[in-house]
Amino acid sequence: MESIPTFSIKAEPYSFDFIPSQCALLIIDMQRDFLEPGGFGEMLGNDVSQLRRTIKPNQDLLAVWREFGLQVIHTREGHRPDLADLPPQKKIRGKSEKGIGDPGPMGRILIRGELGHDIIAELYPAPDEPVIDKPGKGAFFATDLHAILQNLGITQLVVTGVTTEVCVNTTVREANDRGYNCLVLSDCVGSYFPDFQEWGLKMIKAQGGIFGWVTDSSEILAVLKS
Ligand code: TIU
Repeated sequence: MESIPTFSIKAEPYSFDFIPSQCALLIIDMQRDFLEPGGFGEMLGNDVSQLRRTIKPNQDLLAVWREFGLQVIHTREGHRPDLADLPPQKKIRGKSEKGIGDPGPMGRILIRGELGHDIIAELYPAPDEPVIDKPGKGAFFATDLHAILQNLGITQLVVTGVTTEVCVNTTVREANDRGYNCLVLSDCVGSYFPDFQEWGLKMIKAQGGIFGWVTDSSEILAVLKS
């Protein structure tokens, strides 16, 4: 029987057994609404420039991932134009002047089909890369992500995107409970808050990797290029 090619990647809390044929790159919510002024992130009172350092390392990783023909999956947080999938609590949370569905400089805030809801040009999905539209913070809630991963034979995820402590952490926890091994790349995930970035990653890798592993893109790129 032929063995499946597996590569050891330096990570915390210990090395990650990377199986390229069973691994998807899951890029979370790299949308204008989170990364550019005038969107949902800014509406919540955040400095969106904090997240932009993640764009270049994600671009570099995505280019190599595509070059090797490995699986890529993108997610977008957002709601139906009729707001039927928007919990009333989420609409009013934060008590900000503008809310989800209200008009902004990039169209209606966090609404599917609007400019702000779409993925930034630098990381725009290729036609054969599934895009998961999710109404919540976790990518498994009310989506077909689990079915898609099972159909593709995926058992592990390299997770990148924004934000570290919200949609990345929620998705990694959901994935862990569904049996996926997750490797989170510290330079490719970002938070509006530097201390949440640090602790968001610590929470994943603590207790022997309670939710998964953490490394940075240079470690996985070194293996892919070798
Ligand atoms: N607010 C915040 O940090 N994040 C979100 O609302 N969504 C995602 O993390 N994508």
